[in-house]
Parts: sequence; structure tokens; C-alpha cells
Amino acid sequence: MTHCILIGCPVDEGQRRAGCLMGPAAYRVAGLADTLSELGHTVEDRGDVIPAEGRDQTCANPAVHHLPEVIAWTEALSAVATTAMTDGMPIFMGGDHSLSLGTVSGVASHARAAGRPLFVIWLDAHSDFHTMQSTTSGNLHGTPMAYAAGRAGFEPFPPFPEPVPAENICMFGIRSVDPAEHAALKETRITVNDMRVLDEQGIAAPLRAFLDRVRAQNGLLHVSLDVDFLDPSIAPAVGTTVPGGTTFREAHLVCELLHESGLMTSLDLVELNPFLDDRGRTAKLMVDLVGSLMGRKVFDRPTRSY
Ligand code: B3U
Ligand code: MN
Ligand code: MN
Repeated sequence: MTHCILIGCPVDEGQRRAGCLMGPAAYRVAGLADTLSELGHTVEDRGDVIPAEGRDQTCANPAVHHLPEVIAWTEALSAVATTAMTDGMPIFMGGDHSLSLGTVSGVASHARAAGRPLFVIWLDAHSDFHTMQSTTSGNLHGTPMAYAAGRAGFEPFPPFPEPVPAENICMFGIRSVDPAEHAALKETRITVNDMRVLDEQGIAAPLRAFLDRVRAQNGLLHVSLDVDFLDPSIAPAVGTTVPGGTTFREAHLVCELLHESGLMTSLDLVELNPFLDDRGRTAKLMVDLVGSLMGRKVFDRPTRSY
């Protein structure tokens, strides 16, 4: 049994297609809290975070937009995340992916205080590995993984508490990487499981390999689930649809393996744009995936301990 802490993060400023701010409400309507309590967990909904007013910060790249607002979100969410980590398992209901600038930073502060290494699983079509200098869209939802990895080029932001070592970062579902991200990723030891890897090896083997490392080091594990990890045919409610995403079954398998590992300590649900949804179908699928992440299954699997 886990104490699940729901935290609404109605962040819309990290991209240009308005609507992600309705995400937290959609997760509540789709029954996230009931799903968790039916699985035997306790649930506490801490409501939606309200950031302070943005200060007048700028950066050299003129494409970047809403920088003061995103910095204000980062500061607010980081503080909320650190507190929640001591109380239970935070589930951050986004909001666009720029919210992870704050959530991962808050979780990293907690990990440092707890003296445990932090690991991150990034389930996404995109690598989100831009700095504020390299982004051409100027959408800051394309940057949080670079911030968490400690890349230079985030000067107006608070310094990232304890950058996540590249060996502790594992991406799945990747199929849209900009040239600047590609060049930067090649210089790191981040594990990028793009769709080619998943097609050849399946999703279970690479995921288990990474989970083995988390377990061996007694790590904390942050999971960041972007709606566009899923194929747009099953999850249409997202601003940046990328064809060729994970299937319903692959996505549930990832979630079931994560649950069986018992390793996940925090979770982001990002990029749901309910304005683009088809009768709540994407919101319901995301809630079902959280169900699998938190223990819903057909039968126990006795063959492996996790
Ligand atoms: N890499 C592109 C596209 C993108 C990143 N994240 C999303 N889209 N959702 C960019 O704008 O940085
Ligand atoms: Mn993303
Ligand atoms: Mn994405």
C-alpha cells in the first residue's frame, strides 16, 4: 500500500497550444483518485499548485517564450515536490512537460538529502534535451531532461540541485529528436531506447536491464510519462502527435513491469491536452496506465520476483 499524493500542475506556458492547464481537472474527472483507492492505496489530493508571479527574467535566445512564468512554476513545483517526497509518492498531474523542470529538481533535492541516487525514466516521443540556447521552437517543454542532466545553459533558472548522472537516465519511445539534441545526446551516456530498439528487442528486456541498475544502487526512481509516448491513434489528446508510438499493450507492459519492480517513487503525467481529446479517451487511458503502474493486473507472475 502506497500513500499517493495527487498534485495538480496546470502548466500551459511551456508550449504554444493552449489546453494542458485543464489536465489536472481531466485526471480528476477520469477517476484517478478512485482508481488508486480501489487498488488499496491511500490517496490525498493536494489540489493545484499556484505559482508566484513571474519576475522579469530574459535569455539570449529570442525564440524562448514565457520564461518568467516557467521559472516561477519551476520554483513552486520544486518546493512542493521536495515536501511531498517525504510524505508519500507524488503523482504530478500536468500540465505540459516543462513542469518537470520543477518536479525533477524537487525530487533531486530530496534524493540528495536522503543520500540516495536518483534515476529517471523518460517515456516520451521526444528527448526534451534542449537548452535555452539550442531550442528553435522556444518551447520550454523541450528542455527538462537537459536541465535535470545538468547541462549548461539554464542560467536564469535556479541551479539544478544535484544533476542526475547520465548513467541514471533511460529514455523510451523516442522518435523525434532535433539535430542539436542529437549532437548533445551523443556526447552523453544516457540510454536512449528509441523505437528501433523497442522494435528489435521489445520493451521488457531494456526496461528490466535499467531497473536492475536502480535496484542494485538502492536508487529513487522518477518516472515521467508524456502522453505522446503513446501512439496518437490511442492517445489523440496531445499537442505534438508523433506517429509510430507505443501500443496499448506495450504501454501497459511498461507500467506493469515498473509496478512489479517496486522501485518507482514519483510520477509525472504530462502533455495531456483535454481540449484535443475524444470524449475523454486519452485521459481515461492515462488513468488506466496509472492503474497498471500501481498494481492492477490480471494474474500474479510467479516466474520472476519483479
Ligand atoms: N523538440 C521539439 C519538439 C518537442 C519537444 N517536446 C515536444 N515537442 N512535445 C522542440 O520544440 O523542442
Ligand atoms: Mn516531453
Ligand atoms: Mn513528447
